[in-house]
Amino acid sequence: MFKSATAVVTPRRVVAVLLATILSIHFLIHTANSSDTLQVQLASWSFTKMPATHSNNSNSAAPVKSTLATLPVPSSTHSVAYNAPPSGRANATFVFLARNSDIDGVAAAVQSVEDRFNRRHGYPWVFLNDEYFTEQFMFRVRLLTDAPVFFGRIERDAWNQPDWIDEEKARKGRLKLMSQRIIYGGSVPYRNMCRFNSGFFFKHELLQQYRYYWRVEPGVKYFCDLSYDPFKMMQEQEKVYGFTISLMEHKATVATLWQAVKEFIEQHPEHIDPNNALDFVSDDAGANYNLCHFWSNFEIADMDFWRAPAYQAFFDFLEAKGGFYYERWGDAPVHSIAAALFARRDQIHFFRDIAYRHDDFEHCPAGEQYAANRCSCNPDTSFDYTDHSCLRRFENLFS
Ligand SMILES: Nc1nc2c(ncn2[C@@H]2O[C@H](COP(=O)(O)OP(=O)(O)OP(=O)(O)O)[C@@H](O)[C@H]2O)c(=O)[nH]1
Ligand SMILES: [Mg+2]
Repeated sequence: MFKSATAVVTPRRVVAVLLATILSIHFLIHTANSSDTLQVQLASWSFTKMPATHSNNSNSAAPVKSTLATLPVPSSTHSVAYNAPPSGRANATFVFLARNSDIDGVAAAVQSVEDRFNRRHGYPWVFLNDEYFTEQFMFRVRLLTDAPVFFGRIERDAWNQPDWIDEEKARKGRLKLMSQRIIYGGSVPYRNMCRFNSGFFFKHELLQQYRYYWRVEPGVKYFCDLSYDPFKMMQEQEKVYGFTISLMEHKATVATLWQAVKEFIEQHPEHIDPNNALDFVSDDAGANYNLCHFWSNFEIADMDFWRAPAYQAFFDFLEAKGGFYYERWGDAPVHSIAAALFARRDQIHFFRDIAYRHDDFEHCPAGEQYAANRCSCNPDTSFDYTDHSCLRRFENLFS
């Protein structure tokens, strides 16, 4: 056998085999090139031509060509709907409201979250905007994660100042806050954003399927590895609201908010939890608001809490007062007061181990948590126990 096999290796056959090999290599290279081209075409289709109703992308932007869009995209570009959470994950997502112009800060924030937590978990990202996201925005975001990414546009009614708002009164309110030099005092878009985050984001079609969310904002930074899944912790421990930083609101922005809260409590005592955290938001058993709130640029929370009858009734009541436009009610005090009144105090969670910075304020853990999680912040500059922090009030709820 062996002998006859060697006997057939003639020079002619060697040439034939060589030719066949060269042809195969050529074919393989050609196929690889075509699939690259196909990937770019598919990618640019998913950037620009996804119908508005598709669950992966309700951001039906008019196609705008950009240099970035002609580059091949990574395999993380998803063009299929993301349905049930795979086993091992909670039913949760990141939520990121942003303008196209925020892209640099958005990219930095996504990278930070991915590096410190999500690249090990793969939770999806939902981006929302009152305008269409540009191709460049979507391209840059998709480069940063292997998780599914969804881009959505916000309906006009959920964003714009309602017609029934008395614009003359609203204008006077804006001028008043401007004269007091209150940040964003004269801004209508900022008010739209606060109202949207208070009453509408959890109703957006892209968020319907999820229960828990983690809110992320442009430019925020995470300084420690997160060694566990906070969504699963929230679920297992029946938490509804989680925060990292708490502080005092500008009084002028919420001048009549507490009056409205008191009226609501009087009309709907059934919504107040007997084990509430009223003492976090009031130092005199409810007579006045002490201005404390959880800083909502970071939130890990349960959207079913916002969707439930208590919060729905509360938001409708506040909305009817018009304070989102006549004053400048923030989503942070609105969420915080609701969590403090309608949840059990032990359902509100301080994420001591999540090191986080937004603008000038940062929370940085000390001690064992710092060393164990490769933290890079400075515990000495943590906002926790400074004069304008409300953390001690929160801790006192449990002492
Ligand atoms: N799409 C859209 N997003 C907005 C608009 N205004 C604010 N946002 C987003 O809403 C979030 C909060 O807005 P910010 O401007 O960061 O408000 P802030 O955190 O109170 O103030 P900063 O200290 O400036 O960060 C961010 O994620 C913004 O990107 C807007 O007009 N359109
Ligand atoms: Mg911000």
